[in-house]
Amino acid sequence: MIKDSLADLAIFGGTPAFAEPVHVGQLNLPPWNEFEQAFNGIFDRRYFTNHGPLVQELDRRLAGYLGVRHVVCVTNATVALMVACKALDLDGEVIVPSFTFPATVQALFWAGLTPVFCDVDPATHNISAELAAPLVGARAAAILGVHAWGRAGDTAALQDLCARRGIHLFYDAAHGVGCTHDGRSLAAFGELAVFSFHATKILGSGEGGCLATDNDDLAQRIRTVRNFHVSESVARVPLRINGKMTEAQAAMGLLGLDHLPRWIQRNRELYERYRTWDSCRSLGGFVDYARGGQSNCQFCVFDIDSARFAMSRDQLQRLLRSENILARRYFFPGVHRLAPYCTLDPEAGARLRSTEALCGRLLQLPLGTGVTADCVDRITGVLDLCLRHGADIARRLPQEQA
Ligand code: T4K
Repeated sequence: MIKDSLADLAIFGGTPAFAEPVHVGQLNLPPWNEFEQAFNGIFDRRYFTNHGPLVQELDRRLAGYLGVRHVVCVTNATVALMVACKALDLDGEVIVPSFTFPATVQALFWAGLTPVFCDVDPATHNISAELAAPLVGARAAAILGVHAWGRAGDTAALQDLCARRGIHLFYDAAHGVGCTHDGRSLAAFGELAVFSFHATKILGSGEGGCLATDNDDLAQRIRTVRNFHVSESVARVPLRINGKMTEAQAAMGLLGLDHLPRWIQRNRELYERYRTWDSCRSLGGFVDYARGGQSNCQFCVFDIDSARFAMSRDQLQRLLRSENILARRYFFPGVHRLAPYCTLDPEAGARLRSTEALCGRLLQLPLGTGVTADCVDRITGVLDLCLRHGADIARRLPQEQA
């Protein structure tokens, strides 16, 4: 049912738009029979981890898919970033956006590095060479860029800056499986790129992630860091860890790769359907994926103009949640506001203007195989009602929700 009066809103006593929660995560699963067959193989072989045949196959297939010489699968993308720091043998400061998931910065910290927060370009939601350059000081070891929502920023200018200053450049491409920039996968930029296969990503293996690189020597070091004791490769590295992916994860990842084109296509259709909601174009609405390359449309990022909506992003989120639409505030808050960074760099917010603004405006709406075209219509129906009656709604919301 499309809601058309304020009394229809669940927050004012109406029936929620959805009987069950609708999530933002992708939660894309292969058919059960394929999964069962893959698991039968694992049980037959009685080989569960330590670079088993499925992990090796996933490494190989991903390298082909991403168009790089080496892919090394690991436990998750957070561990992949930690492995990256040790494989690159970094020491000192790393320039990184605060507008990211906390994992990006936590990995640096676990690797003993000092994050230096950089603001983002409001057009791309990514750091740029212009913003990063003044932060490259004597202790700078690297820039860690994030391809937010799978959209690349100005990779060429960042590459040029790092080459001139003699520092490393690597990327957190956690969102980027299936995305391209200038005709190449996101694995092609920087010395290495990290991808996530978390359950909520377009290609999921429960937990999981990988490092991708074209550099043979770096790949050898990555493989060495990934395993805590002597095994498949031994290079000189400062520290090692257990970052091995299991066969169960690899089985799911391999099946996911087979279904990935279909999942991307479905996301694209749903994303386009959101965009056909007339009012959104005049609102500035949904983050645009049309520039620079192909997108997996994994995130439906809604940029809320509070003045035109007459309510804040957080009020809108609460209202949507009461309808069982579990919209999320990615990314919120900026990582600089989280412990321990807020005490280490308490003034960071003052120089992170765009980060602060984006953290207050963006809302992720549901996408993925758990969502249908009808779901999208019902969600945009609620948004439309909010847009038309924003001031009334904001006035009537319980005081603590204002
Ligand atoms: N770098 C960047 C830029 C990242 O965005 C991330 C992770 C990383 C690095 C680190 O990657 P990993 O180490 O995770 O590989 C979720 C994901 O857990 C996280 O992987 C992701 N980014 C982030 C953007 O989103 P949460 O804390 O919001 O997840 P959660 O559990 O609240 O789930 C989101 C929604 O999905 C909820 O509505 C519940 C639903 N859900 C979730 C799971 C796990 C399900 O319905 N079923 C499920 O199995 O972080």
